[in-house]
Amino acid sequence: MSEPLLQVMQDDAKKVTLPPGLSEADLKTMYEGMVAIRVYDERSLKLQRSGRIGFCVTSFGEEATQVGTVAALQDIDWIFPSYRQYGVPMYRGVQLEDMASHLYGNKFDLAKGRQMPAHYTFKDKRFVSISSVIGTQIIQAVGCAMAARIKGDNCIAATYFGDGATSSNDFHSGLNFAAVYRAPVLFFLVNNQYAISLPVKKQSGNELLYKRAEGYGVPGIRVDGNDVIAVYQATKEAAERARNGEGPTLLELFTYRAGSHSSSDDPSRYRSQDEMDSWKKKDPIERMKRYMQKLGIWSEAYETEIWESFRERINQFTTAAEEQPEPSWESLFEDVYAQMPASLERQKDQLIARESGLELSNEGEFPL
Ligand SMILES: Cc1ncc(C[n+]2csc(CCOP(=O)(O)OP(=O)(O)O)c2C)c(N)n1
Repeated sequence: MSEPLLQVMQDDAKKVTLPPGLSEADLKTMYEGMVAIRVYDERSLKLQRSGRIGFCVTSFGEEATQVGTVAALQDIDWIFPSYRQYGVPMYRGVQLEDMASHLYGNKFDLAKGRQMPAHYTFKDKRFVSISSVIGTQIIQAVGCAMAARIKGDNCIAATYFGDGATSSNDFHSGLNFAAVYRAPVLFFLVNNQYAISLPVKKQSGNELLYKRAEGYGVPGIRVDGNDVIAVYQATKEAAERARNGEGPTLLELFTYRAGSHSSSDDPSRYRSQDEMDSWKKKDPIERMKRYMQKLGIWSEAYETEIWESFRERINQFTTAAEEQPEPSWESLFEDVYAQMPASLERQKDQLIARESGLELSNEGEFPL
């Protein structure tokens, strides 16, 4: 089976030049964005393994799919992610204390402790709350893009989902609607080759998932998802088309989930060590480092400084988040009604009274 794959970084290239439209500083920013995700993942996994947080999701090996895409988007563009793209708001400059507070579900958690850890939401970064339900974000992104087109806004929408999500109804209806309405939306199909333990070949009759785009009349492209520059260039082009009213694109970012599905998974039960080792050679951070070395914009001192400073900052924020109290009981009642109904007011008063050790009559009230 011939497998087209857009690549910029050829590992055997002796000499490389700066890619068009990108400066040395841009490449460094992208490299640093990927390192930040890696360090965050290492830290959150350690916190989970030592029982300090209950759960985490990591994206080892998939850093380029996040950084290459977001670097080519504008800050006004809406992001509808799966649970594996928290690196996107990190790149947009989200506060690390907000991320750490969410991992602990403390009183500063923007999700107010109501989500599983690793289900971030960052309204000011146009990063829509992560949902674990596979595929739902796809049609939400299409709706958002259709609305932007109708209103004449300049923003586009981008949605990320895995190979497993291509079997969801929402994938099919999302692509169809987007094509018919020429919605300015980018579909980032992050093909990390597994849906938990299920490999792509058991998921689809055609492993070249980008080809599904053709059936909907949408341009489809298969990109090396471990090549941050190729991901950037493909995204830039597709985003420009979407912004110019030329409709959606499906970008299959071919990569490998180098870690476990989540902190509750053990991949050694369903894939070989040889397979996992073979992907280490394609690590997107190492590849970018080699590319930068060839360009002469990398040094040992730079590398040490970047990794150490991220480790220090991320440790500092997670340690601080651990010390914060839980969200208050009262916050349970917020955000559902603009005007709280009397029945709920009474339940709130009862709960507060009970938590403060006061006795209240239950007469005529709903039991708590
Ligand atoms: C509608 C729905 N069905 C099943 C699940 C259980 N589930 C959670 S993650 C997952 C695998 C998803 O794989 P993929 O879309 O490839 O994304 P990846 O985890 O590889 O990033 C499944 C089946 C779910 N969360 N939602």
